[in-house]
Amino acid sequence: MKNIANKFNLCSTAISAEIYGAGHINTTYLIVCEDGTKYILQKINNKTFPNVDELMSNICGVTEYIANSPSHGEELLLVVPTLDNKPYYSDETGYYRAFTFLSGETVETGATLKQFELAGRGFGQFQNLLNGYPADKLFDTIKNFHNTVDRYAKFEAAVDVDLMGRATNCNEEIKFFKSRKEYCSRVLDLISSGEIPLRVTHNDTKPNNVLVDEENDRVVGVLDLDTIMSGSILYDFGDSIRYGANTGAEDEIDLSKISFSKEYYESYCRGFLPHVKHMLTEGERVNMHFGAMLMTYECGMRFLTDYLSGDTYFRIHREHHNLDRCRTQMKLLSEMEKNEDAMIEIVKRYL
Ligand code: ADP
Ligand code: GN1
Ligand code: MG
Repeated sequence: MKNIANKFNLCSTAISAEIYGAGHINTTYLIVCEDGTKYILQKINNKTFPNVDELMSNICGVTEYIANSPSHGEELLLVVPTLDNKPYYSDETGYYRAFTFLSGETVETGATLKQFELAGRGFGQFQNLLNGYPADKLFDTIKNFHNTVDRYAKFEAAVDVDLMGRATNCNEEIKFFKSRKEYCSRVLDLISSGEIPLRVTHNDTKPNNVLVDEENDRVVGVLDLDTIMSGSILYDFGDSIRYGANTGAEDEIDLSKISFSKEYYESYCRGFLPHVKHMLTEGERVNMHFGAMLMTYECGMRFLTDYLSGDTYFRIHREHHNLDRCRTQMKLLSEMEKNEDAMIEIVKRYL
């Protein structure tokens, strides 16, 4: 990895490369150079992102646009070009890219209320920064990414094929997602009717995709720009809540530790909504909370689909990891359903 790092235009020679972070998709390394400068090197998951030119065109476009904006933060996520000035390097082992290293803490499970509020501020400011970005310049890096109707069809197909012979042991889980099928089309129908507009959205707003600096009450920057595409702002709000308003980890085995925290939900609202409220339509305002329910439903169904299909999408670290992840999402969604009125009320308060 040091040799690969040195194919990029770093400020001095890379002397160490260590695996880094907790993403499920790419393989991330922290690079340290002779003069102490740090960079991030990533082996791109080429199975998830088959068109690397289009992927990097989106990321270069967005990072340059933000760099040229007068309201960006002190630190900038920038693509570091290769020595021959390309946005990525490839050889027989795969595709690689390098980024400037950003300081700060990623917001993981167990983050403080303030860190989660800062995550909300970060994604809210990011939405504002990209409000004028031309959506027609963006490629769809993953088609139908948050098309939950399409996700449902893939889930049903995985149940029918039952490649690993796991479906009979997942009856409860399968029933859970089938009995909530009507969730799938709700936002898509509102997009079709024009009540919810398509915007340039991040689409993967798990709070470990933003860096914050709690001590100085500062957002450092938004990361993981692979899925920037047209989408609904409900997806960006919702996916952060799905991860950060859960009292347990996304892959917790002990489900008694999983519940929905109204306190964390409110903190995120406090950080996120003031930055976006001026642009929201009535359809977005009244359905914002549902984005959290939908993303929890969709992500749980994606984990189950991957489990039934042999764990080929999300990186797993133990047997049945994706089934464990699916179960936390089911528990969390059930809790959100019980708290739906409170969720609506809290959003209203911050709008
Ligand atoms: P994945 O798609 O696999 O989630 P990410 O781009 O989110 O990959 O990177 C994985 C992790 O690496 C992030 O959650 C973060 O902790 C760390 N990371 C990624 N890019 C940077 C960066 N530019 N500066 C600091 N940390 C980073
Ligand atoms: C993946 O890449 P990462 O780890 O930040 C996934 C998200 C899921 C999330 C679940 C490109 O996010 O959609 O919500 O895992 N990203 C992609 O933890 O599929
Ligand atoms: Mg990530």
